[in-house]
Amino acid sequence: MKNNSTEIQVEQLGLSQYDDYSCWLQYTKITNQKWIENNQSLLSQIEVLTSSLVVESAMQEILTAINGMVEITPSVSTEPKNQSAIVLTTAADPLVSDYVDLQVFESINNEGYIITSVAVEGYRKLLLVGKTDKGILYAAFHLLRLIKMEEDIKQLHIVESPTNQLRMLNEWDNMDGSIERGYAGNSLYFEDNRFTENFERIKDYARLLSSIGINGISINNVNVHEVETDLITEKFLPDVARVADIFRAYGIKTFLSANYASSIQLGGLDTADPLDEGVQQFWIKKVKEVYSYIPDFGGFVIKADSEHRPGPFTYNRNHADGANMLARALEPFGGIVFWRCFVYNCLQDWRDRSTDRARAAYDHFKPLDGQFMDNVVLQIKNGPMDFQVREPVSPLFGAMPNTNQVLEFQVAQEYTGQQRHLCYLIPQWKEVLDFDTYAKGEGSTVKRIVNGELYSNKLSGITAVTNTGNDRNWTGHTLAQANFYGYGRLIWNPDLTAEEITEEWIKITFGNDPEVFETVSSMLLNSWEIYENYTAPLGVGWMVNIHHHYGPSVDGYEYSVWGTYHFADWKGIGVNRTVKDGTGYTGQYFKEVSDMYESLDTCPDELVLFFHHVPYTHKLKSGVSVIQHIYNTHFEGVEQADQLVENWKQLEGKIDSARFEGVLSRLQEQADHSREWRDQINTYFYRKSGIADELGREIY
Ligand code: GCV
Repeated sequence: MKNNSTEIQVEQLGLSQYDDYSCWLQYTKITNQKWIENNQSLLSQIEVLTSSLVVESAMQEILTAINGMVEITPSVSTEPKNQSAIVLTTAADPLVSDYVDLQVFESINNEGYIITSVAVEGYRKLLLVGKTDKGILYAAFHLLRLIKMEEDIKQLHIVESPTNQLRMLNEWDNMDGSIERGYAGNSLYFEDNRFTENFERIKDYARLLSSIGINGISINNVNVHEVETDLITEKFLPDVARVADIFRAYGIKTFLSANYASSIQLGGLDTADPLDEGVQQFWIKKVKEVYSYIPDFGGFVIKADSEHRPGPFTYNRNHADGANMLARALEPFGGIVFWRCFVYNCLQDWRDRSTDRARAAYDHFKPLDGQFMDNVVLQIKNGPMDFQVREPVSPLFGAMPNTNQVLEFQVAQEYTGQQRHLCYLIPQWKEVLDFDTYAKGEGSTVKRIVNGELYSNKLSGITAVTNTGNDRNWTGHTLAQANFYGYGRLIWNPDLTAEEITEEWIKITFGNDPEVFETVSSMLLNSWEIYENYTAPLGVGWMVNIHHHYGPSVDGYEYSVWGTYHFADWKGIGVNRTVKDGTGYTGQYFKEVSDMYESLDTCPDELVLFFHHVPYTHKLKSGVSVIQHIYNTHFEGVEQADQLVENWKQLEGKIDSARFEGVLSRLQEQADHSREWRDQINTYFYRKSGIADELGREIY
């Protein structure tokens, strides 16, 4: 607990200015006097040579930040002046041709920017040049990051262009205020089946989103229930428009999840058959109405024929029929349809070992390649199951060369500790993005497919389920803010390393203390492995309590309808997904990958139980048997979770007390809970297999 000297230290370091609410936009006073002296004149003047709503947001952000970090209020002019300044400008300005390499400028895309230090008539100018106004906003946030890290901003020459065109987030918010799989409070938008009036908070959310380059958001749950179906009616469209106004000022387009069967609930029709003329006309009129409220509306996210949601299957139509019907209505307005591929039989008989949920997305969608309109994007979860701690990459990536695809991640930690446990997912997402599908030979990585490069897709990018809510710190666990931040930074540039992203986040969130950096960095970067160690082993997944998905229950899903089984018996465990004598799932990958997973000799250890059913005595490549691996990792995982608590405790006095205590209590809960995982998993497998731990540790 805190003692007096710790409190004095917290004061001296200015730590009490930090506020969990601000996440990584902590504009606290810079205590490095030398840095301030060096940069004060540059930061005293802002020249805003172009105007728009988005540029206004950029300028306001710079003003607030400089005010907080340097404690001066810069003066703002709309014309160049004879003094040092930060200059906000776009291509149209003569300064650009005079001081920026035009070839370089041409090479960046519409949301890209250049930050460059130049001398203009003896004065130092720091140009933030956007291809468009959005580029200026992103440049502003980049600069503020550098200032917060106390970098040298006098000699900057930065060229940035986002790799992915669509950089989305999906909220799973319901209008009653709850959030499906939300672990950080309630909705920012909705309460009691109406919109909240908390527009300031939504604006702060927009600031956070644009600071990491997010340019699209769908604000309601993909499970669209009765009340939410009305979001596309005059009852709620004025409210949606108000939210869209806020996001627009930060370069973010607003989307809605829509009920596929709206023609029935709203249109008074008795069908949602996509080939029915009446249904098509309903959507044409409906979309026109939506655009009359929100002229730059992004489009719809659709979950159809999935987990009891309606869809085209009811009418013996396929998903291209369904998606195109909506796409046709949206096309004249430039709107797009995100059509989710999370389509599988959720009423499976657990006795039936031939049906394999992992196969479902590929089986449904691959035959439809080339049949979707240009403004449809298939939205594919990173793995074939459902955001488990370890899954292979979905075989759909690269399998549909003539169809737009976006990748869907889950920032919300549904299966990875629900933001009560620390599980930093950037290393997992990096593995997904760097995975080589061999779709067009070696080097056909997922990141090159979803950025549209490999098949020259019209639309491409990445989306994710958010981990935010109205908890004061947005994400429940303060360290879960790193997943939120890292997601944006990674999809802006998938070539950034996990280490680079982590360093940035720590420094701008907690300040520049090297001990804080070293400690938090190693905690974050090891946390995915730690979580995996004490939970479901070797890629088998699940083993969680049914429905809410928190905490261990080895057989929680074993005799259920959900298609998520581990098939453990007294001899062995795992799912045989081979072509040879299993479900044939491995055959959905391109040859090189398929061969790798098909053979036990080449299947990587961490996924062995995803692809193969093996005896407990099977020797892994690591040299230990499957059963011994289970015991070892579960004992080790708990020790590592304990160590996380100890590591964090070392930072007392170096982090403001509110965040220090908040994180500490979650880490303690994690450490306790990891024991429950360890003991249930180890005991279960000891009782099933009858094989003792070689090291004789306690198993119940
Ligand atoms: C929004 C999983 C989750 C559901 C979620 C679904 C989906 O099944 O548990 O809560 O529903 O995925 O992605 O549609």
